[in-house]
Formats: sequence, structure tokens, C-alpha cells
Amino acid sequence: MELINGGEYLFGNPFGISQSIVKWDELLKNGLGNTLSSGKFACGTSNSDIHFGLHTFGQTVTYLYLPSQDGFSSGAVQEARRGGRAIASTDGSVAYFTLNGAHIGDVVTVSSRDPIEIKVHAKAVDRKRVRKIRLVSSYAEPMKFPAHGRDYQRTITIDKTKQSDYPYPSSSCYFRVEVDFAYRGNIYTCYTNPIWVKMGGQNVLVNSSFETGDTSGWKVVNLRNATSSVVSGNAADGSYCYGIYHTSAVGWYVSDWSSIGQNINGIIEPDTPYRVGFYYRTTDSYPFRIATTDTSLMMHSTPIVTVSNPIADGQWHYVSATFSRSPAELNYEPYLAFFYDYSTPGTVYVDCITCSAGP
Ligand SMILES: [Ca+2]
Repeated sequence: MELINGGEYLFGNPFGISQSIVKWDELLKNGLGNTLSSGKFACGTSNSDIHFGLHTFGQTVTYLYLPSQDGFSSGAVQEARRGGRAIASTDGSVAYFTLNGAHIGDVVTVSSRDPIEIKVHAKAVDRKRVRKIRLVSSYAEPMKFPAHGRDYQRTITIDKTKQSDYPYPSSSCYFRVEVDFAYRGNIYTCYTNPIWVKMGGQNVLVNSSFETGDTSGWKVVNLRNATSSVVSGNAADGSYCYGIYHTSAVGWYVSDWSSIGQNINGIIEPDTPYRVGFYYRTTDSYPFRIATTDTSLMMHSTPIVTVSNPIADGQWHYVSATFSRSPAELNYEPYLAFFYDYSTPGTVYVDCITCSAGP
């Protein structure tokens, strides 16, 4: 769909951007159910050609997000367009956003209590300045956030349990971002394609965010000199998170080792997809993982999500993955556990560990 294509009025008829946007949102909302099942939707792009004499060729720009592109490939370009990884700009200034780490065009599952973290990045071209971010969703009025500078980043947190920048969705929805850029009284705008949010089932884990202030509901294992504790402050969700501290040298026979888990056998439906997600924060480069495991949380395990190379910047990051287990597998490995294995002489904090039905 061509979002930016001509003036606001052409031959006395409203063919402008604002009318395009209204129609676009209408199509996106009408197709919500189909998009969540198929991933396909009405893409937004800027003008593909010149219909209107007052437009300067090359002024409006379509940007494509090509994460694995290393050189020109028409196939990658078409794949990005089909996947909706397109951004429409009236002047070449660019804005982009991620949602819980997912990119524009993606369908991401969020379990019903999980926080939604939207990171917006805007860059102005020429002598323009970033002026305003508008967060647009399918379920609530758009909200404006002030912005400034030539290169601007901001995180918008949508949370059910603490202070939220925007109302929390009650059902599946989409988000998209518009960013205004200003120069000498003129406003230029960049429109991103949406990220789609599929609201998953209830989280089956208890005290998943450690908001009791302790490890109630969890089985905790710390070997050798490993320690762990629920700590207050700098949590990803609520007031508390869980910290694991290793100091010992590398090597399984002398090294620290930790796990924390809950029994999910009889709680989750066998042979049904569930999504496991959690937030982590670390300044160390050592891996950690979530797996199903035996009742000791030590003898054997089958990985679900492994973070081999954590982003060690001391900020919270979200990871998730889906899994399913047969009845026999659940009998063999009835626990779901977070592991900080041997050969990890560092510190990791985790929060909001969720397991909920849904892809
Ligand atoms: Ca928490």
C-alpha cells in the first residue's frame, strides 16, 4: 500500500497521507485475526512512483530492514517487502522500533502479564530535528512523546503491574510508530510498519517475577560456592528480581553451579506449544539457559532457550522460545528450570520468567 503519494487533495478528492493512514489502520485492524495466523498484512510503504507533479523525485523514501543483508540482492529486498519490514518517510528521515526485541513485520507472543518494551530510534536527515514520537495501536488512542536532537532513542514501557507509558492491551493487537521531524516550521514524518502482538495464555509459573521478595514456589539449587538471592531494585518487572553469583574457577569439578525451577508436570498440557520467556541482566559473557529437567534440577535436561552470548551491557534483555513435551517427556523431566551452569564465574539477574500456552 502506498502511504505517501501526492498532496492532501488531488482533483478535489482527499487522496493525501492522513486519508491513507486512516485507510491503512482500517485494513490492519480488519485483518488482525488473519495476520496473527498467517503473518500477512497490508504493508505500508511510501510512494513507489511519482503521481503528483509537486513531489520531488527521491524526496519520499521507503526504507527496508534487511538484517542479514550483505550486498545487493533483489530476493532479500522482495522478502523484506513481503515480510512487512518497510518504513515510509516523507523526507528521508528514518525511525525504527523493536518490541521485546522483535522487529517490524513480526508477530510476537506476549503472555498476559508480561511487560511490553518498545524501543524507538529516530534519525533526522539534513538540518532537521526529531520532534515527536506517536505510538499508535489497534486498541487505544495514539499517544505522543516529546523527542529532540538529530539522533534520538527512547524506550516506552507498557506494563500491567507498574507505572506504564501506555494502556496495557487486553487482547491481541498491533503497534506502529510515527515520528515527526521539524525544520523551519515544516513537519516531516516517518511511518513504520506494525509489530503484531499475540496475547498468550496465563503464565503457569507462580511467583514468576519474585514479587513476594523471596523464592516462594521455586526449587533452588546452588553448588559449591554459588549463592543466589532475590534482590530489591533495578528489576525488569515490579520491584524484585533474582540474582545468581558465581566466583569459582572454570571446570566442572571445581566450579560453581546453580539452577532454579518449578514442577510443570500436570500443570501444562502435554503435546501443546508453550512459550517460555524471561528477562536477563548481566555484565558477564557467560551463557545461561532454560530447560526441562529432572526433579533434582541437576541430572539431565533438555534445553528450551539458551543464551550463549548474552548482551553484557548491564541492561535488561528479553528472550523467549516455544516448546512442547509429550507425557513421557514430562514424566522424565517434570521441572522447568533456569540454569547458570559450571564454567560461568560471573553474575546474572533474571526476572519475569513466564511459561504460557501459545506459540
Ligand atoms: Ca520482578
